[in-house]
Amino acid sequence: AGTEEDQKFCLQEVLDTFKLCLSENKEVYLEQYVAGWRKLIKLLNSLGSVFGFISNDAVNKIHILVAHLNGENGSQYVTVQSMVKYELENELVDLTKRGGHPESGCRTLLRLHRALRWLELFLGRLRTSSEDSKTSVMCSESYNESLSQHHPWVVRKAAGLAFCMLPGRPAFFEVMNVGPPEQVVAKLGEGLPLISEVYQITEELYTQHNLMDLP
Ligand code: 1PX
Repeated sequence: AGTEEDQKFCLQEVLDTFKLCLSENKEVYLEQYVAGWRKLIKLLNSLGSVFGFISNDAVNKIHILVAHLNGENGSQYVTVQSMVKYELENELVDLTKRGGHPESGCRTLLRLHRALRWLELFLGRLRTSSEDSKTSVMCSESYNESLSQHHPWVVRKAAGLAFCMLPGRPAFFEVMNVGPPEQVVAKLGEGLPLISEVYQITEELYTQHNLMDLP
């Protein structure tokens, strides 16, 4: 058995989960958002232990959000929108410097939200890549354009070293478990708009509430 994080990855499942993230009126369900990340972490774990420090941080953040979801105020955490409203109205967010709420849902989700932008860029590059493109280059370009801006030097350095250990494009496509390369490319084309939409909705919500720089 093992934990969900150990089981086999399939790109289709990730895409399905991100599809389930959006409610009819375009709110983002936190439970599905977290489930999407859990599945991505499965893939990351299957790539080897050099990615352990990345996976540990992501798992830690997921656990914080799950604790909110399962906590006594869990009903306030059904969507990202309700979470933001609840935490802000009840002053449960450290807005300018770290203080009494180091594990607010808002600041925790913001870290994953920034990582989602990396994912969007990376999957976009994978989709349009040619057979001889390097995954490590696509990954670090995507990282440099997004997440890295929020990381200190030492994290950027460690991430850069880890990227060099990524399997090549053929092996990477294999790991996604959705058939031959053409099919992976097609699936990515199908799934990327969903991920972009979830990203965009969260981005607008956070901008609107001035939450883009939560410590
Ligand atoms: C189909 C392809 C899918 C590939 C799946 C890969 C899943 C990757 C999951 C990455 C999640 C990263 C979350 C990072 C959150 C973060 O920015 N945390 C930092 C800030 O947190 P704090 O609480 O201190 O404010 C924290 O300092 C992070 C430390 C860990 C290093 C983060 C490096 C992130 C690199 C992201 C690229 C992943 C490369 C995966 C290669 C496939």
